[in-house]
Amino acid sequence: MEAVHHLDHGHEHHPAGIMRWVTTTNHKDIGTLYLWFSFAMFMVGGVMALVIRAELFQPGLQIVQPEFFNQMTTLHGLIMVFGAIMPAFVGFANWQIPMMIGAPDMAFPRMNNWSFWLLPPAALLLVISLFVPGGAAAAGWTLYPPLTVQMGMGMDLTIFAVHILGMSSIMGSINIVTTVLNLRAPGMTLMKMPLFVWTWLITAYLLIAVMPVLAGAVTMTLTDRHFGTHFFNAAGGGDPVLFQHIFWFFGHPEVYIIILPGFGVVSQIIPAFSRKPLFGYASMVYATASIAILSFIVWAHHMYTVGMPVAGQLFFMFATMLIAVPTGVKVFNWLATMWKGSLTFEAPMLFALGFIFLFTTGGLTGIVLSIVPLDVQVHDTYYVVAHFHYTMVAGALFSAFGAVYFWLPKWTGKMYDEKLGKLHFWLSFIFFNLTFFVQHFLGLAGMPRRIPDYALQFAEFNAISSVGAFGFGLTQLLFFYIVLKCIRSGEKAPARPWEGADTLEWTLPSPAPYHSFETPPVVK
Ligand code: CU1
Repeated sequence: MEAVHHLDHGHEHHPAGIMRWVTTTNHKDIGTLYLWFSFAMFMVGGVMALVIRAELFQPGLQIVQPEFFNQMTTLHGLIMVFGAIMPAFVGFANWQIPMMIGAPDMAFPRMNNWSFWLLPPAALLLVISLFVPGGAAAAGWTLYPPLTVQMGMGMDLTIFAVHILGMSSIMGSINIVTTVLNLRAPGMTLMKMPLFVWTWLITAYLLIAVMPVLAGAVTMTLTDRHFGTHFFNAAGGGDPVLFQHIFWFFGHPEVYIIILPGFGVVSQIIPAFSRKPLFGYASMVYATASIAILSFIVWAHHMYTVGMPVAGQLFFMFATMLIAVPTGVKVFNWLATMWKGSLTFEAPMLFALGFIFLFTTGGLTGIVLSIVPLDVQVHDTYYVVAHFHYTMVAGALFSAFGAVYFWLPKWTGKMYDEKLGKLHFWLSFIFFNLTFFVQHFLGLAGMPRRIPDYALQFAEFNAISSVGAFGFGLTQLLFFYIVLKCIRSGEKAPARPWEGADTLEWTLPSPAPYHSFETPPVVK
């Protein structure tokens, strides 16, 4: 009976108001905090993107100074990667993983609270770095030396922010690994887990492996700046290229940290709206693991132009191309899941289909960029910018939107406005392509990235891209309205919100967990 009492959350005292959110150890509360924080950062990083696109609307310098423009590219990248996309998926993980595997909560609820509350100060440090003497890093989100060694104290704030963000990610990952390995309900074997849980388990291992590497890179930058070391200073026997190797040893796995949970989301949505079990469950798990392992041996495809031996270039080229194999397995399985399914096209499904179509486009330009002689031609051009925005925006962000629409009825008990959800998808789809498809042409024509001005022949495509970007930004206000409307005045959601999907909607292909969706388990 003791045990029953302790697990009976309803009778415990909980603080109310703001203190509820500051002190909460409940995975759903913390998931909600992550998601709202992510949305706020999405807006901040989005405004920075619009500053960039406003300046690039026409040739010449009109709106910002070059130094500030470069600071915008740095902060836009850092804030979107660490502040918007990653916290969004940690938010989904917090909400869904315990419920999907029948656990009462995350394994370390207090550490979970700390993982979240480290984020706002880190984000604040990044934004404050704009206002200190010398300003934020103007080196891009990759923080390459020698610029980051020489510049003002904004870089120190950025380094500290990266350290804090890394601590948060590592603690979150330890929590996820422990929860998944130790708190599954009886019968929920590893190979019965929903794909979203699998992708997050693998992602958590990736995070634990590479966040310390990033911390090492920025710590070496810090000691080069203040403590007389010369890790990245050729004059002192160091090498600026060393930073690039260390950074991309983190950075390439990082792009899979961002996209793998998106794969997981899509692997939940496609079966539900096809009314069929996921095709090739085991191959999905192995493909995810393969992508994760391969992600450690491809980092130098970001650095073909630094002057590495041809044997090195070939190794990294072929290793990169290998990743297309497990990724192709995934795309094939999603399509095979839909084959002869009873398909419907509500907002989550639209975003999942948009994901498959556009992410695959980004994957194809990735194979193009893996080809050494071709990459040398388009290195540091807008072709690269177009490529990774197809994976980050149409990939990670679209799957995040799909996840929100898919699970919002479960989270809030209410339905969102389906018409507006579909409108959100179509506007996002059109404006996204308007913004980024033309950037392929700009890159192929030779327009360099991270430059506030450009030659006249690039004017038309830049104008189109900027119009698309402002359209995309405004469209996301519609998303905000849809979510608010759902929370405030949405119609009551049925227990199975996606008709005909029944239990398929979130535990495919596993049986329903031992414990029900809403009630924490009671120890008898
Ligand atoms: Cu990469």
